[in-house]
Amino acid sequence: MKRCTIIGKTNVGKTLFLINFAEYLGSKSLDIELIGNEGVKTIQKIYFKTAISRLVDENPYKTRCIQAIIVNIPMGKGKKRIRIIDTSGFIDGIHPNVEIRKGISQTLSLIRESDVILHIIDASAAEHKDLPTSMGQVDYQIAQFAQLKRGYAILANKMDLPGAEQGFTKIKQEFSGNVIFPVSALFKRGFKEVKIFVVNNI
Ligand SMILES: Nc1nc2c(ncn2[C@@H]2O[C@H](COP(=O)(O)OP(=O)(O)OP(=O)(O)O)[C@@H](O)[C@H]2O)c(=O)[nH]1
Ligand SMILES: [Mg+2]
Repeated sequence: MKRCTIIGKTNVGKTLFLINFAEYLGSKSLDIELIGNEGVKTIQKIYFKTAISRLVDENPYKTRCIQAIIVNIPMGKGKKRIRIIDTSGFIDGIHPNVEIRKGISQTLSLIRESDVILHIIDASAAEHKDLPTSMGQVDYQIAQFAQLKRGYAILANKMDLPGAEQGFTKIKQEFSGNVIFPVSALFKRGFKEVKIFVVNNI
C-alpha cells in the first residue's frame, strides 16, 4: 500500500491535518493504528470529534509515536487505499527526552520509505524567531532530505491566523523551487489541491 507521511516541527498542526483530511476524503470514523517506539501496534476506532479532543493539543510534543490511518482516496471512477502517517514533531537541536528522540528517529526512517511527504510549516509563526513552531534549522534540513522525492510538498498551515499571509510569502522565498500549498487544517482550506497532489504521486 502507498504511504503518505506528514512531518514537521512540533505543534504546527500535523495531527489536526491528518484527522480533518481523512474526514475530507470521506472517512466516517478513524481506525487509528498506534505504533510505539518498540514497534508494537494497537488499533483504535475513534470518531472525528473524539479524535480531535484526544490527539490534538495546544501544547507541543502531543504525538509521541507514529499514528497511521488507512483512507480510501477517490481516484477517477474508483478509490485507492493509502496509509497516511502522522509523526512526532521535529525540534531544532537534540531533545533531552529519550522517548521524543526515538519518535524523531522513527520519523526519519519513514521519510525514506514514503511515496508522498507532506511537510507542514506554521505560516502564522514563520516570521517569528522564538516560538516552538517558528520555522527553524530543522525545516531546512527536512526540505534538503525530503525534496529528493517526487512526492514532496510543503503545506503552509494556519492560514486562518493573523500574520499567516506574510509568513506564506516568506516560506515561498525560503523554499522556492518546491511545491507549496497554503492550507488551514482547522477550517479544511486548501485540501482540494493537496488531494490532487497526493493522487498524482501515488
Ligand atoms: N488556527 C489554527 N490552529 C491550528 C491549525 N492547525 C492546528 N492548529 C492548532 O495547533 C495546535 C497543535 O495542533 P496539533 O495537530 O496537535 O499539532 P502537531 O503538529 O500534531 O503537534 P505535536 O504532535 O505536538 O508535534 C492545536 O491547538 C491545534 O488546534 C490551523 O489550521 N489553524
Ligand atoms: Mg501531533
